[in-house]
Amino acid sequence: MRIDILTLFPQVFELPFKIGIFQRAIDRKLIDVNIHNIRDYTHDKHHMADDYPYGGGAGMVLKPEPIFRAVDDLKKKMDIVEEESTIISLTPQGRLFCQAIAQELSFKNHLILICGHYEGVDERVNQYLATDEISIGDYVLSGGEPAALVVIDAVTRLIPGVLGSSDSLEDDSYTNGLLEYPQYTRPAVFREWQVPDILLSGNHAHVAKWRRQQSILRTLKRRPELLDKVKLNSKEKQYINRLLIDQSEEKLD
Ligand code: 6GU
Repeated sequence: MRIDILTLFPQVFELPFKIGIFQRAIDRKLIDVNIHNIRDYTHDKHHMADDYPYGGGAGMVLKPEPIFRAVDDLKKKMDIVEEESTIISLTPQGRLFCQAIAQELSFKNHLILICGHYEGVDERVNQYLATDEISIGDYVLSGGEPAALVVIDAVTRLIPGVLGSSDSLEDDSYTNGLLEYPQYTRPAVFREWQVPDILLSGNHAHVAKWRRQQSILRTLKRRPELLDKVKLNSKEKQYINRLLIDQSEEKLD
């Protein structure tokens, strides 16, 4: 997958792509990340990438020309068909990013991410250039850069060959619609806190059942709204009903 990032702060991306999963994915040529400074596509003497908002108000707005120019330039250089590129504008007004969108994006050949700043980008960028607008949550960031890293991280780890073992994807929180079960490693006793016996038992079927139950229990306690969308078998539904009864009797800690 080719990834192009358009930003006013290219330095933000210097370190992250040299580390961990990003580094691995780049070394294995599974992703090819290119950072572009929007300011390099300004044509005026002062390299102005932003300007005052029409209608007045606080803050500055990113100008459309440099961003359109950067994308045109990319397309020219790569001679790729337009439909093959997904152009994402990172904005708090976008659709809320989630695992399903990460999965959808992981199948694309080419992502272009536009990092907004200040009071945002000129709406014509969102309307006529971007094919998608994404927000990573209901809070305001000062720029789209951290959001771009979040999106690229979530997408990259879904590309086959990036992670060590594909098992680690199946159990991920959200992949099966549930939160992940608790994990432990050595030592079996730490400051008198014991790892649950069942995990030391070596009985894989019991471990699998315990983990599934823990996932359901956690999801019920922490993110009950997620349970509505999860496919559960009848035993699991019974288990939930039991938990709900316990909860109503306030036994759930
Ligand atoms: Cl994508 N950008 C900014 N500036 N703030 C955000 C966001 C994006 N997603 C949530 N908050």
